[in-house]
This record gives sequence, structure tokens and C-alpha cells, in this order.
Amino acid sequence: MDYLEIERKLGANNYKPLDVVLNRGQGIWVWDVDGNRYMDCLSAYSAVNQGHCHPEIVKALTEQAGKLSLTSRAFRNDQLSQFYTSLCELTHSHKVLPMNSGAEAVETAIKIVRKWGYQTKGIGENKAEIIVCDNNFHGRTITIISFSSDPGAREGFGPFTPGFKRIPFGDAAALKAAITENTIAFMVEPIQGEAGVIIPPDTYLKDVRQICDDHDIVLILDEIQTGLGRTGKLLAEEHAGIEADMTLIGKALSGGLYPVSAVLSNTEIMDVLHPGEHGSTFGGNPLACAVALAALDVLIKEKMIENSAAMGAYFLSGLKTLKNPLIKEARGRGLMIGLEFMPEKINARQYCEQLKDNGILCKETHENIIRFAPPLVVTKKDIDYALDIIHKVIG
Ligand code: IF1
Repeated sequence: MDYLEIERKLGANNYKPLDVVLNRGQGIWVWDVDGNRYMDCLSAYSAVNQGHCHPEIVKALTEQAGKLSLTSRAFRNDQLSQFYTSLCELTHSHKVLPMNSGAEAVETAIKIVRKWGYQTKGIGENKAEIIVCDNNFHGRTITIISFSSDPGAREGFGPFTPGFKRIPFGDAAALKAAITENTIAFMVEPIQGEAGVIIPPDTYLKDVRQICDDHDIVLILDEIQTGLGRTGKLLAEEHAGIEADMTLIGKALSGGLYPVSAVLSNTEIMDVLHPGEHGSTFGGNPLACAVALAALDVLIKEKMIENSAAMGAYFLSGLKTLKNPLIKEARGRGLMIGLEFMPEKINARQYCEQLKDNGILCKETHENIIRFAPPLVVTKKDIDYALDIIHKVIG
């Protein structure tokens, strides 16, 4: 089968994947249609934190699929309560609103805080303002790209949704300065993923938390990529010792078996929603809930979060010994790692192609940064294997 040609001919041209056609996965490994094995160092952008086809999650999926898959929210289902209970216990949240994709969770949070602003803060009609950061990535809907600073994500897709203001990432003073009487929320990624694994200054989120408290604005953390163990903590906010008012999770909430996302919040904010004001056909369906329960269960039970912290530090220290004068910095937290090259001097894509030819799958972000984010079940031996190849190709 000529996969590349068929995709070119029949598929929309909205992606430029590496030319590897995969048909099987297990743990950190994936295989292509010719039987070649690769170590997955992307984890579907952190959706398969638990490793490919984790047997317990697969079991939950198949058992629930044969029992009851979808009721819609017109009726109740038994898995939803268990999902709520488990998620609230784990994250100390008050309430959960289940959706499917990450972008839907972001849209949901925007709707909730806007309503909260009008009802509780008395903001004038259609005046609510949400502050976000330059180089953010929160998804692909019209409203979300309305506040993107990436021309490629925006150009040609207007008209855009108003009500957003952008400030530099990592700059708490800029947040303070941007707040007006109409500001209702600040939404930010704890570590910017798509921007290139950008880690803000140590005190940033603490300062941001304080500023939001002082001005009675909602702090929304988009942990869709950083959450669920990726950075070596259940949620990345724990590194800063803070709690967001709303936390968005997705991706690894299902271990990559099924789209499941959620908005977590404290009671007061989410209670602005009443029946009929928001929802989704598939959000909170029994299949999604059963899969998510298993995905959370193995994450904790198999100590994947602790492993992420330990293996992330080990991987990063190995990358720091790379001898290549074009490397600007190796940085990361847990198993969310970025290797940045001098801009304009290197084409990170070429390295990704070469790494692929040597059995490692990873993806560039921008022209000069490679992201390394293997599943959290990776072992020291696996990382030694990867580092060997990375040293050969890049070092
Ligand atoms: C693609 C990037 C990663 C996200 C954060 C919300 C969403 C994402 C912090 C939306 C999604 C994905 C989308 C995926 C590639 C990937 C990505 F390069 F585009 F930026 F991971 F870094 N918030 N990120 O990272 O979640 O609606 O996709 O479920 O191909 O667009 P979604």
C-alpha cells in the first residue's frame, strides 16, 4: 500500500508527519508496517504517558465497550460518579466538567469564567476580558486561535473572537499591569509546550497566584500537556506550590486510548452553569469514564509520576553532556524535555529525520527545538539506549 501517496491525494494537507507508518505499540515502543521498532519520544504529545496500549487501560476500554458506551447526558451512567470521585480525590478539586478534546476543555473554561465575571463580578455586558500569554498553545478552535500569537495558526481564519489580551510569558509584572476592571481571568500553561518547553522563572506562578488573588481574577492553568505526571508531579502547579482556580486536563487522562478532557474547578465558579447552558454528546460517557479511571489508576499505582521525575532528571543530565557547539540549551522538568539549538544554524527537523532512521521518534517544535517526551514508563536502560543514539546523531 502506498500510504504516503494516498495520504497526499486523499487527506487534508494540515500536517507534515515524519515518513513512518506505524501499526503497533507497546509501552515506550512502536513498530512500523515493515516491522521496524522505534522508541517513542513524543508520546502523542504527552497523551500516552502511561505507555502504548497499557493492558489495564485496554481491558477497561474493551470491557466497558461491550457493556455500555454512550448514554448521552440525558440519562445518568454509573461510571461518571466513579470518575468524578477519583479525579476529585486525586486533584483536590471541588467539581469536574468532563469534555472530550483539550480545545473543548479550554472553550468550556472560557465560557464558565465569562459567566462568572458577569454574574459575580458585575462586569458590563460583553466586556469580560481574559489575559493570556504570547506564544501560548491552547488548541485550534476559532476562539482559541483568536488569542494565539502564531501567524500560522491564525492567518486566513478571521473574524476572531474578542475579549482577550496578550502579555509576555513568565513576566508577573506584565500581568499586574494588564489587569483592568473588566479582567476576569488569566489563562496560562505552567510550562509552554508548543512554544518549545519554555519554563518560567521559579517564582512566576506563585506571583501570578498572588496577583490573581489580589484582583479577584480566576487563575486557569492549562495542564493539558503538563498534567498527569509529565513534569514529575501529578500537576505542574505543584512545583510552584500553588493551586489554580480552574485546571484543564486532557491528553493522558485516557492514556491515549480515547479523547477525554476535563475542567476541574472550585465549586463557586463552576456553579454558574445551569442545565442547558453547556454540554457535549460524548462528554462524560461511560466508555470515556472507565478508560480515564484505569488511566489514572495505573498512573498512580505504577508510580509513573515518581518515575517521570527520576528518569527526566537522568535523561536531561545525559543530554547536557552532548558535545555539539550548535546546542543552545537542554532543559526540562520531569519527562518534558526540550533541546534547543542556535536559531538559523540548525534545522531540527533534519535531526528528527535522522533520529527516526536510527530508531527514535521525536518531533521538532519551531525550527530549532527538539522535544523529548517518552512515556512515563521509560526505564534507565531505555534512556541509555536513546542517549546512545542521540549522541551518535547529534553529539
Ligand atoms: C495538534 C502542539 C503539543 C496543548 C495545550 C490545549 C491543547 C494542546 C497546552 C489542545 C494540544 C497538541 C495538539 C496537537 C499537537 C499538540 C501540541 F504542538 F500543537 F502544541 F502538544 F505541543 N492545551 N496540543 O498542548 O488539545 O484539542 O488537541 O486535544 O496536532 O494540533 P486538543
